[in-house]
Amino acid sequence: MTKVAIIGSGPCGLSILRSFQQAEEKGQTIPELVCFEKQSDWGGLWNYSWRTGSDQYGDLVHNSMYRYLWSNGPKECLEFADYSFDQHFKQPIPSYPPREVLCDYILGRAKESDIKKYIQFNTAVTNIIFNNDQFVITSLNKKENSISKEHFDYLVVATGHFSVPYIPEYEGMNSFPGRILHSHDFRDAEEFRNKDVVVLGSSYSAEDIALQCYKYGAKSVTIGYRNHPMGFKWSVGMKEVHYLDKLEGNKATFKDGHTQNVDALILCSGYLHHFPFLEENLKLKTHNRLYPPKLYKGVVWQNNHKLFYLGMQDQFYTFNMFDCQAWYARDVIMGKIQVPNDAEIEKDISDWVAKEEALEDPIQMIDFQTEYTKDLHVASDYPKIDFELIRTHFKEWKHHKEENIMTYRNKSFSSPVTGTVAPLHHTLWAEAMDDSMTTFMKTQS
Ligand code: FAD
Ligand code: NA7
Repeated sequence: MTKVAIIGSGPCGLSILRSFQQAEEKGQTIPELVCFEKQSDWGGLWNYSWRTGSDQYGDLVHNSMYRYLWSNGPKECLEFADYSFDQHFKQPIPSYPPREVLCDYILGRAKESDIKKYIQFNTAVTNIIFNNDQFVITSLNKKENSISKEHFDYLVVATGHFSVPYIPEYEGMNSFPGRILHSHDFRDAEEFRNKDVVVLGSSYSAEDIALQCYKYGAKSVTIGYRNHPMGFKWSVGMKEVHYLDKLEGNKATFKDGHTQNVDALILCSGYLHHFPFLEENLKLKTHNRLYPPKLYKGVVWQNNHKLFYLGMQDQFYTFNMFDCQAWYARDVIMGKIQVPNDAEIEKDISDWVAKEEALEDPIQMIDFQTEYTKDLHVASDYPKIDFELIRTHFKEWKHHKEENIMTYRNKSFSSPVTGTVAPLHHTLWAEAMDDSMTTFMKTQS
């Protein structure tokens, strides 16, 4: 029987397990599936852990999420086509749920699909080679400290790419008397109450961690961008300046000459696509971009069509895009989709990469990822979902953020699956200090 290995049981790993289970439900014979998961539970980044550094077995901690993390986009933009929010929660919920609520939603579908049986927890994949038309996978059972080797016909890499931090160095760091950390190790904004915080970066982590620190009482928040400022209308006590030049004791000097006292420096400098377990010619090498190279349809490894990567793109779209990718990979594995010849693959990849390289602003990027996801969607039987509505929602979301970065999470959107319009949350995001599911689900404050 054909054997498929899946690495990771985060949203992408769960998407592909669900896709196979759906085919089975429809009476199709599915291959043998083994999902390796190095953590003790499923959900990937959404499975919060207080730990930083390494775990009790000496393995690197995967988690990059933090307490008080609320969805950074409307939940309607990531809704599963085959499992709506209404179906899961049995009542309409606001558009920007906290992490615990989204995690509950992701796992709700997974539990209903009976896919846990495929997952080997506490099992880290440590080495993979391709030999005699098969993948030879070495894994470590961390609990038992035992090593196994197994052969598979197909391999799906779903290990995420927001876990291994990219950590730059600046002059003066060695003698800086405060705390320096990467966003990967940020857990609780309360730690920075009454502190002067400097955040470096200008993407989602910098934006949200700066807001968190402000919300939970930092004395000041200074954001140092490298290339382009985010340019939001920051609250009093927050500012955006150009790039850190050096630290001298507690004094930070920025490239624009600005100086600032700093107690804590948080590096929101992004993550590495890191696949140390893969042999060189199978390894995706890319920075965080909307169309990583060498992936046909953003999924199939150009030089070996038995290898698939899920969710390796920079992400506006998440869960429903992962689903479209998973359904596509499933159909290639099950022989329902034939990949074309090398020349056509090369042309298809080059066309997408050329389009990506010509993108000039976030609105064009939203259009690009919408077109990409729609292109995948029509190729499989992933259920109907209104991607045109999602496109519109993303543009409105972007507009809300520009209007007021402190209030965009108070807005409401409609579902691309059920049409339900989300109710407003009982408490404004800036005043909602408790992010528990129990408090969120209350209909009144
Ligand atoms: P992950 O969630 O990273 O899961 C990968 C899994 O692979 C993990 O369980 C890991 O343990 C496992 N794994 C890794 N290596 C191995 C190995 N060698 N062997 C075995 N198992 C392995 N998206 C949104 O839609 N909304 C948000 O609000 C949002 N907020 C975010 C906030 C932060 C701070 C970060 C970092 C990301 C956020 N994201 C958000 C994006 C996030 O990337 C996706 O939502 C999603 O988690 C990606 O799923 P994934 O399965 O690709 O990866
Ligand atoms: P991103 O989106 O990959 O962004 C990385 C940021 O790091 C980006 O703003 C970079 O600046 C910045 N960067 C990179 N190197 C440096 C140095 N040397 N100094 C300063 N800044 C640097 O990662 P995020 O962590 O923000 O977001 C990851 C996910 O988390 C995201 O998908 C969300 O869902 C949540 P640049 O723009 O290149 O100037």
